[in-house]
Amino acid sequence: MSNLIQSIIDNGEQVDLRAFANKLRRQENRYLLRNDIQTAFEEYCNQQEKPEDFRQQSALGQLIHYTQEIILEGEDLNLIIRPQIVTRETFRLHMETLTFEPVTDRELLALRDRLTDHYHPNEGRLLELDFGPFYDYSPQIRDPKNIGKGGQFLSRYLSSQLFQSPQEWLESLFNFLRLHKIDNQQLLINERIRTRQQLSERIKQALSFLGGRPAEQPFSEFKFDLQNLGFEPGWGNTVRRVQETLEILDHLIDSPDHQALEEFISRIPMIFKIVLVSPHGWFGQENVLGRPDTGGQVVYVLDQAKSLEQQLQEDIHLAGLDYKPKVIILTRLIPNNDGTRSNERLEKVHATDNAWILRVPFREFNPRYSQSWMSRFEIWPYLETFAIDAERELLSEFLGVPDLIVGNYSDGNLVAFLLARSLGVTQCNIAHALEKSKYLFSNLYWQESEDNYHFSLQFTADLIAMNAANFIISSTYQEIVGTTESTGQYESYDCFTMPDLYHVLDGIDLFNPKFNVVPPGVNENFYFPHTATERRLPSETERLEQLLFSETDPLHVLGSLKEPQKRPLFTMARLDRIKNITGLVECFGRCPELQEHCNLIVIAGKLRTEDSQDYEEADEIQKMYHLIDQYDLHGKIRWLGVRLSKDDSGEIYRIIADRQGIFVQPALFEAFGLTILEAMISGLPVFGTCFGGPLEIIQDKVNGFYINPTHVEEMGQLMLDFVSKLDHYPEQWQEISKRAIERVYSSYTWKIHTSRLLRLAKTYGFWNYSSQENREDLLRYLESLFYLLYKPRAKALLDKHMQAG
Ligand code: UDP
Ligand code: LCN
Repeated sequence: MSNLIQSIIDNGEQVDLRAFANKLRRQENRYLLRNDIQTAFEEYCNQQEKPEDFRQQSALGQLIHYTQEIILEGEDLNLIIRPQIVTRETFRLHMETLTFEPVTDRELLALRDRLTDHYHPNEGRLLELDFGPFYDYSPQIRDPKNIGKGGQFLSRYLSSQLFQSPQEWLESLFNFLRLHKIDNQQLLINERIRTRQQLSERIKQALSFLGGRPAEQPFSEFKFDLQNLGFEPGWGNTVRRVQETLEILDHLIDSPDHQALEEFISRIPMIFKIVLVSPHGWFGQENVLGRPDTGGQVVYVLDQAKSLEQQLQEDIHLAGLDYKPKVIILTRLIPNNDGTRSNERLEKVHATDNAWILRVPFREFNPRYSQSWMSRFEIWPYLETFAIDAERELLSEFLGVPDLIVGNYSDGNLVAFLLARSLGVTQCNIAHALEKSKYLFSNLYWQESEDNYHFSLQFTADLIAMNAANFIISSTYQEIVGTTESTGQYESYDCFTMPDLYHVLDGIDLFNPKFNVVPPGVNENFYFPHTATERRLPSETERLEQLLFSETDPLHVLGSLKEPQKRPLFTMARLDRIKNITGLVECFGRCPELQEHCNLIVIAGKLRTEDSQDYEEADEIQKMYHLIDQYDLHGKIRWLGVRLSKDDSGEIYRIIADRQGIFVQPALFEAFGLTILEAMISGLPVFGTCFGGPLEIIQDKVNGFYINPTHVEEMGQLMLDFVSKLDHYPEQWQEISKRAIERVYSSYTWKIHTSRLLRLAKTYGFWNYSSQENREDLLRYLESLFYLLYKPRAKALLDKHMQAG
């Protein structure tokens, strides 16, 4: 990048550079993000009537393209440049002399503190959090393309170790195999096999014994013969399966390769009991979705629990064991249940044999908080005691220790860390959405928003939990490292300042093999193509058509359509600011031509501010009314504030598809976006935000479309172009619809998700056991952060809650 800056200076583009810098200096804003920089450059080029080449190909144009942030200080411009994924360089450009110099991360953080008037070097330095040294001894992924494929990388790494130092590693594998038990019953190997050399001999004997038997003979019929040789249950349910497993192990001992290792580890029966931790929001199976803090995460965790149980049952059966696996979703019990089942301690997950929602109450400090729904931003003081109480209940529900703990979101991941640390269990994290990327400048101005958001607690919890996790699964690649144009959610934890609190240098190692992209699926029982008419109930279709188009109950519906036959533009989301439903209403309002073609149907939140306990939702409700009046959308919009069952929401997407409608997801940022999957599998063309997960789910103009919600007019125009083209080429709707359905079936299913998740849990379980990596020093450091940094702040928040009356 320094070459690029040098060539601006050498190629005579310095006049433009100076003029552009002057333009920026005239603005009030001292801190510009990529969108602002691009817009300012576009304006500059327009004012100067620059040709297209200049914008794209000049050295200045290219530099601007890669610049993620500009911080103006005095006469100087500080450019934060991201020439490619996971690479960041900062330069300070002295405009007076037209010279430049690199800026270190430490200097960059100081600069950001100066920008916000929180730089006081004379009062001493700030605490620096640096996790880098703890990763010095871990294997590292080299190529950014392989980030997010940590499990595969680890298998390759382990098999090469097995190749290089076979004695040591086979010893470790042998000891690992001896560990496994269920309910005190020894699995795999008994004391008749005492050494790894003996194991190797016995495998060959067992294989020759099995060679003479019918392939489908069940394990129970030869179990005693194998036991005599030193083999216990767990190798397979039939002669064929046991043979295969032993052959893989035999191959692995003789000539290790990563595929054999991965396959062998995936067959070891080591996971029977799983905890999924998801404390905040309303966690339930009915009447909860769309409430504040209650959206995709609840859907994801419930579907994942069902699918995990099924996959465990299959795996355990194939291993030849007779055992009923158990999955527990751990959440908080909310005594003031507001019409939900959140006050019940235990609830069976529908359509499962042994998956449960276990609810543990927060301890009663101030009943106003602990007895009722509480925003996810307020939850921090309650989590440690919640983890202590939950541990006791989990041990009694499982009659023992679980084999895997999966955390969800910042609060669940912190609890997963506390539980995993205490029980010595593998910890997996799922972020769903990291708030740091959702709220711009949330770290830089944390002090200003602390009263409402408590980001100092949340970001500290995130740093602790993500560094503690044995492995992390993300829904997209960009969640980890972003795109060439935007920073990844995890990447944003790499280097940042919390002015007056701490500086983070090397907050997370993105090249560490703990990261794995494992996208979720969609529940195919509820969401399926609208064309599958045999699966649809006409009476339900009729009931929901009425709800969508003619129901007039003012408690739940606002607006009646003048021309209900028009093509529906449909959206459904929680009424959070980030979901930008009001942005879509504004876009619709500003595009009368779009109104000529379509009606807008919105399912979101509640209709009255007095019914909402959430300040963001209340704000958005007000904005909705204001926009409907401002653009006089009466007769063209329907806004439904209803709680839908999954059956109903599935049918609603299909009804919109029957009318050749469109689904719009206009979020300012969407970490993943389950509604996108739901709409696509139903056969709806989707216009999805270009900020976040939809960029990876949708392939633009192939099976959906990208929209930029910050360009309101352009967004309306794109939708208008599509719908007006349909007047002449109606088959285009069908084409996109067909490809949208194919996209989901080929890449986003729960079956793919859970089989990968379980393989990963086993790989990391083995890695944790066998690697020479000593995590204890890292975990001790994380504990210090928890007790010295997190806990006092959580206590201060609790005191605030106590005083709240
Ligand atoms: N949902 C719903 N009713 C609503 C809003 C949302 O049933 O009023 C469901 C929606 O069908 C989807 C989930 O909640 O399954 C939202 O997930 P998504 O990942 O799109 O967004 P999140 O709310 O998690 O940010
Ligand atoms: C949270 C979000 O904000 C969504 O983008 C995800 O789809 C959802 O969680 C499930 O992971």
